[in-house]
Amino acid sequence: MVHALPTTGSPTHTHCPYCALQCAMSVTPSPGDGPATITPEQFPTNRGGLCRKGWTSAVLLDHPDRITTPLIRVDGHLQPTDWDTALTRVTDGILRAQASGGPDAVAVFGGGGLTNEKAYTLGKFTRLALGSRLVDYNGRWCMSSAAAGANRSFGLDRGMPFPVTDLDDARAVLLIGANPADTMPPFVQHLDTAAAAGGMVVADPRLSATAHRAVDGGGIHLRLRPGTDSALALGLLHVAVVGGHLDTEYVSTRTSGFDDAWAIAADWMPDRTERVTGVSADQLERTVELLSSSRDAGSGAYILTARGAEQHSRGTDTVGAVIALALALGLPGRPGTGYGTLTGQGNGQGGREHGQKADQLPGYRMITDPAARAHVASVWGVEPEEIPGPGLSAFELLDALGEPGGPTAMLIHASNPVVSAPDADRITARLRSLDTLVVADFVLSETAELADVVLPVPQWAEEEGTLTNLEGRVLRRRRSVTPPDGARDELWIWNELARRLGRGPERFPTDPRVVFDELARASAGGKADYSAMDWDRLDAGEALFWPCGADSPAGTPRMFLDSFATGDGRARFAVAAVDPPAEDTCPDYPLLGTTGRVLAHYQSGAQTRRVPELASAEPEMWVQVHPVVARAVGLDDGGRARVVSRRGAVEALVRCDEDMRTDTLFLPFHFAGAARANLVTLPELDPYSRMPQFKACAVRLEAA
Ligand SMILES: Nc1nc2c(c(=O)[nH]1)N[C@H]1C(S)=C(S)[C@@H](COP(=O)(O)OP(=O)(O)OC[C@H]3O[C@@H](n4cnc5c(=O)[nH]c(N)nc54)[C@H](O)[C@@H]3O)O[C@H]1N2
Ligand SMILES: Nc1nc2c(c(=O)[nH]1)N[C@H]1C(S)=C(S)[C@@H](COP(=O)(O)OP(=O)(O)OC[C@H]3O[C@@H](n4cnc5c(=O)[nH]c(N)nc54)[C@H](O)[C@@H]3O)O[C@H]1N2
Ligand code: SF4
Ligand SMILES: [Mo]
Repeated sequence: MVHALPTTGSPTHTHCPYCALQCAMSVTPSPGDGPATITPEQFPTNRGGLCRKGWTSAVLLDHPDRITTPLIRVDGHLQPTDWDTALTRVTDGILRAQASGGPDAVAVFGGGGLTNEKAYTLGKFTRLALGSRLVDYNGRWCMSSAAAGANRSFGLDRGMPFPVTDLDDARAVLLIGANPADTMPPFVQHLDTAAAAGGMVVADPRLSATAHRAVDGGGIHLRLRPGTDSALALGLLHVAVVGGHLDTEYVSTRTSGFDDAWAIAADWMPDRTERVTGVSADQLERTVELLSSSRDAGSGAYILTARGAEQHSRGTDTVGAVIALALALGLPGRPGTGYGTLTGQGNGQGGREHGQKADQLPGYRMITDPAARAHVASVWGVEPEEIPGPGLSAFELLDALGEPGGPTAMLIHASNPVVSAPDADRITARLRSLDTLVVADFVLSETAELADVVLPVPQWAEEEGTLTNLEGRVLRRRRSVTPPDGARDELWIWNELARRLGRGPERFPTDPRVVFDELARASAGGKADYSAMDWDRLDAGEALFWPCGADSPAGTPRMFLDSFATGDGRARFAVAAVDPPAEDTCPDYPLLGTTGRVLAHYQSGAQTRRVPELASAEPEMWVQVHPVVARAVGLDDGGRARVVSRRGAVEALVRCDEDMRTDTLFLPFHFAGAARANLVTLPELDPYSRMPQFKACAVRLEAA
């Protein structure tokens, strides 16, 4: 029995540990030995709603699988030990690696679930205490293409540049590759007006729960072939222009590059778009008509993307094409209309701002920018030359482990790449080849199982910090129960490692409030400026959206109303020619496999597979296929199948679905071992964002 002891018997106001909607809830410790109670709270994003992951989030706090003492590998087995022995093993591993391989022999991998304070300190620790340039994180396979696309077109990346409540009155919303009915259920209430007006349009190869909702309300499901979102967006842009829906005034005063975009979109006639995407000319026209008529009536029009459109080897260009459509319709940077992306992880927004990304410094600054280096160096009290240059992106970093000249030691904080990395077997082998693998977690994830040292950390309800939600709103995470005796906070761990390495522990404060003050100063003048925020304002529940700096001390709920963050203040049409698919189908691999999420599980499943209610809702891996496709290989509903790609094979139970395309199958990625969807995925990387192609690879279905 682990003791998640109450600090007080009264409810503490905090937010859900899981996704970026960051639903508000209170946690009330049980007066006895039982689990804490979760109560949903009124908050603009969730309005008293929670999904079943949120409702059951306290179960993990005193779960028997909780790690409550450090573990080290002895004779091939992980064994409990004390903190001194564990951290000695970590520092010995770091020193050994760097003695033979130099500073970059040690690499660090972070996560978008870390608080802002931890994400900031992780990047600083890597650069200053380890002197390594090699830090990147799992957000690379989450938000990087959306971020690169928004940076290119708007000059800035805040996932939703407006509060979610702005969607409430909109009568037309186009969602491309987003399934919030499963991935952030309380969010869909913001789409109720659009759904009821028949103005909800969902582009997804599957009739997802979200697409269902659209169709039920009289809206549209664009059942496109996976990986053809660029063609779809350009086809819609074509229809908008030819149909006379271009907002010429907006395009000429607020944007640049339309002519180049049109030079490409002009060729995406409806019949060609239909041939490539499978979406009919009639549906293209109705979609544009819905958006433009609602815009013209002043009834709101929004376009939103998520991972279905973005997790491709041309994801940045796809985002560019979707933003181009939004610009042609005159939506971004105006009240009542807009474009945004649905950020995924709990701190997926803040996690990409404070410097745990290979090419980035705090404040969403580029590490190659001399002015950024000088500013951050002054806050850190070092010379700019002491800050290493850019490192490697997540997949490239993991793929270099143990290779000649690659890192021989790695620290992982808040990710489970054995399950979640593309081409997972290859990455698992790389992790195994390390001399020293250190994993900080609160459960023994599949990645922690491979570690030489496992460091137990507190969970969400046991820590203080801040997170930035999908709207760019900064929130307080509050401690409501005490962590188990053996767990140590990561801020403490990095401070202690810096002390043991003799590299200035005073530079790594352990109090999150002190770290927040520092990260706010480091962010001053950057794109993601937090400098006018402080802990007390956040604690008082002020709604603070970044940028919140000297010029905008009240924060910025809505961005780009006057100008975009580009040099000339205009949004850029950034449209590229549509590339052929990264891996096309062929006689040996005749189907396109795509991957994604189910309501009951979160990410690699390390947390939710341990929650009985969630595990019984979704106990086992499955593959969703059209019955005709299943029958062609002798399979039926419930049959045992193997899905095989050029990388490997995954075992799954067949789920027949008449609404599936006959060229596509879908795999959830939350399961472990031989049931990992990522055994088949393709690690082809986007040239700009380095996002892997999680959402389309050539596969075949076989009876197991
Ligand atoms: N229940 C649950 N909720 C979550 C998470 C979770 O793991 N579980 N994770 C959180 C995180 S980190 C993230 S990033 C978000 C992700 O949130 P979403 O992006 O909504 O989730 P996905 O299921 O990855 O993908 C969305 C949809 O894309 C479709 N799709 C697949 N391929 C394509 C394609 O080529 N084009 C198009 N247009 N659509 C395609 C899939 O069928 C799927 O329905 O969810 C967050 N919320
Ligand atoms: N095939 C396929 N693969 C995908 C995706 C897909 O759609 N398809 N989606 C991708 C996306 S969008 C994402 S975001 C990734 C996510 O994949 P992962 O990076 O594997 O994410 P999680 O499963 O959330 O892993 C977080 C781990 O950290 C632990 N943890 C949680 N909070 C903390 C903390 O504060 N500190 C520490 N030290 N540990 C903590 C949890 O227990 C868990 O073991 O997966 C990617 N992989
Ligand atoms: S929608 Fe996201 S934040 Fe809200 S309860 Fe579910 S997992 Fe938690
Ligand atoms: Mo994500």
